[in-house]
Amino acid sequence: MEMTLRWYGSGYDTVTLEQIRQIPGVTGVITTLYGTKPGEVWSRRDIHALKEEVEAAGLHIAGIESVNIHDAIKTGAPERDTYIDNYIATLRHLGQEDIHLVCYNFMPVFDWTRTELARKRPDGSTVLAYSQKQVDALDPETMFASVDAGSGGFVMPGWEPDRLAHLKDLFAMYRQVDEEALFANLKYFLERILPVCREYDISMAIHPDDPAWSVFGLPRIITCKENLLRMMEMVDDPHNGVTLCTGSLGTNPDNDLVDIIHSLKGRIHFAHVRNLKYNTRDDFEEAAHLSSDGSFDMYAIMKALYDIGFTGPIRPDHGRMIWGEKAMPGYGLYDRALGAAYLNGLWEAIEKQGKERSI
Ligand SMILES: [Mn+2]
Repeated sequence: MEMTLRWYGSGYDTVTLEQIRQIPGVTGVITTLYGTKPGEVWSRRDIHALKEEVEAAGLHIAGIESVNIHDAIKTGAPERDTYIDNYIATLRHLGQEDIHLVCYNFMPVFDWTRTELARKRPDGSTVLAYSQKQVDALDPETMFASVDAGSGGFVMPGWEPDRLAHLKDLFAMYRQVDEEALFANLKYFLERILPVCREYDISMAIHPDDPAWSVFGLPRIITCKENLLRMMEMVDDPHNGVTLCTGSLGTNPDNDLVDIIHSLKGRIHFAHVRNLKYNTRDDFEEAAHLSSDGSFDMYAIMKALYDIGFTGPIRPDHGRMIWGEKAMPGYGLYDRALGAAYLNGLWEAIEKQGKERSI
């Protein structure tokens, strides 16, 4: 595996490449052209400039998160083919720049959903949190307004104000789309892009829905082992793979993360590894990466990735806000750096034990 950190680009991120370079064991970044909108073609020149900037700092681009999918593709609207053509052009440009991993999601309207961006924990840190009761009491507009107000002036990924200004239209677009239609639209998209993925050896890594159930009545499909396997089997090519995000799949305690990792062997191209703390079945908050701070066994998760022979990038995921840092909620430097160091420590121990056993 390779340890990486997500980086939004120098115009958007409070964390610098120089800082990332100083986290022990972090050799790559997962990045994006944050100023682009879903459906746009990424120019080869812009991708090249991003790559040069990252490489000048002594790092490399380990993958893209995300190339977002236009809603016309997710809803199967008549103009979807134009947007898929654009997506293919972007993939071609990424391949020409020697980038071989693309994370994306197929969530309707909203990306990840949280009801609080700064819930205080007993140690005084603040974290993203989710309460189903609060969601049930909100309408989507109020939800968006509260995320926007709590973001501290940062544009949160998947919560772009200009797109979500048309929330009613977006909901109307999805009125006819149920889970089966969403699966069919995903299959159509994957079948069209796979030839170019094969040509440039680009691994597509779908990100699970977060939380892993329907929100505001919108369909969600990338939520559990059964649906992940269905997604992989419906377009059965190793380039059609998964981002194993423990924090997203793990929102549902019925998802056995270790078992899911084993059943996706060979198709996990990228991993987001973080911890969560359940308070009740309907309420969870994010936690430090350390097992004892949350509800997951992080050793067992890293061990499962090691056991399936995982070789792709891992990144720590959302961090707590600590030590007075001001940054995009979930994406400060300090706690993610602690997370990277901890996950690297687990990996080193697992790897050395594995070698001892095989002698
Ligand atoms: Mn994730």
